[in-house]
Amino acid sequence: MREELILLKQRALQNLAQSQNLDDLNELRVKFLGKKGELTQILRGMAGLSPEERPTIGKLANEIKEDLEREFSQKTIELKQQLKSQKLEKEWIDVTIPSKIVLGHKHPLTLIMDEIKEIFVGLGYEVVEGPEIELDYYNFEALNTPKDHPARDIQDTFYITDEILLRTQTSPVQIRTMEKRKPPLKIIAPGRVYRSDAVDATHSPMFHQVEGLTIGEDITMSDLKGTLEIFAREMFGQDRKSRFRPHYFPFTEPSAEMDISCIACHGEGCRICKYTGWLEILGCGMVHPNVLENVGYDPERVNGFAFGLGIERIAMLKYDINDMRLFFENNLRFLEQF
Ligand code: 2NL
Repeated sequence: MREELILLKQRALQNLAQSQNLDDLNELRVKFLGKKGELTQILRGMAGLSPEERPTIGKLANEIKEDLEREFSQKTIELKQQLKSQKLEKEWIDVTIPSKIVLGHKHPLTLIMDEIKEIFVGLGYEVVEGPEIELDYYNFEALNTPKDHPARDIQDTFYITDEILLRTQTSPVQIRTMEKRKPPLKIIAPGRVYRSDAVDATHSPMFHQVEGLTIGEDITMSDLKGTLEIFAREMFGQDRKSRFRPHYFPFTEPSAEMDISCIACHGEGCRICKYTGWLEILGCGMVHPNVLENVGYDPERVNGFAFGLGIERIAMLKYDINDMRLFFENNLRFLEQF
């Protein structure tokens, strides 16, 4: 029996040394030390031993049982440790790898709009905003453009009712601001405007505008020219030349259009400037006395200048884009270039 016990211990230790995972190990534990295991089987035979042998064999059996139990738990700890390091090895991540998240960015029209706002804010202007759905009064009447005026083609305006329309310019925002405040005033009004135009490379029924207005005492045409020349140089480069051509708007008198020397050929003549050397960038003029009267200002005491420019046109010139529709198609291959 002593031999049987010693052999059992040897076999158990051999098997233990070879077991590679916790399942094997558990199986072995049951096989050798379980209730119906081999050790229990051997101990059953103790009934047939003489009273002299029984204590020594009993002691040996207990020692072997304790030894094996210790070896088993030792091995269990080892295997668990091994499993944990394998897992850590496998799940290792490099937190320093650069991320591949693609960030969004601003639309080219927003970039141009931001740039224009920043230039005028730098010159002391305040940004004002207002409704896109307007009253006929604010869009036309107050701007010295009565119903029978030739500058007001009913075909070009989106009317909602007789008196309500989609604004065709951002000037109504400026009329509303003048109604609310006393001079002096330096404001710009950026935003969407609407005209009933068919879509093509240079027209869209919705486009963007920035208008500007300066009201004070003894404002002159020189103030207008100086301000707009600074703007044009900041926007298109310090070596830009500019010129003002007489024009007509119902809300300004005198009125003018402003050209800058071509940004592509510097005045030599090219495709961009249609071989004239000049690019038209905005319309402007001295605010008509009737407009001042309409908002309750005294044209004998205050006056001012105003201007308006189309954002799409500026963006097309600056980025050399030949089709306005690109701004509204949301084609990522186009938008990702900005
Ligand atoms: C253009 C021309 C212009 C104005 C807009 C204006 C506003 C008030 C009073 C007087 Cl409240 N004038 N705005 C003046 C001249 C020209 O825009 O070609 N825009 C794209």
